[in-house]
Amino acid sequence: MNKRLIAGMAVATVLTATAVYAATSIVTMKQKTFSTMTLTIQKGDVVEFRNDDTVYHDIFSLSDNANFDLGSFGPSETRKITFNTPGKVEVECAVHKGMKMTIQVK
Ligand SMILES: [Cu+2]
Repeated sequence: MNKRLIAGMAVATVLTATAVYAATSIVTMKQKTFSTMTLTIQKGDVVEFRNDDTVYHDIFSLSDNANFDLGSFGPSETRKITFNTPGKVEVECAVHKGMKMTIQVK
């Protein structure tokens, strides 16, 4: 077995391990409220935002470590996002001013 092949196998093992440990947390939106005010996840984890409401939501964050806008999505629709940078993420809805939550990425 040559050295290049061994190195390639090592990389594949690391990628597989990362995939195994990445978790998905589900946050639902109902009556213009997030199902939780705070959520703590690990770096590399996925958060799935699920719209259980009768109205559209547009989830976004202006935080430095997770600047995103999931766009407008309607009832029964979901949007997923992976958080790769540790820190505090302030999540808001562009449609409903009172809708806020915080995600702590460890
Ligand atoms: Cu909303």
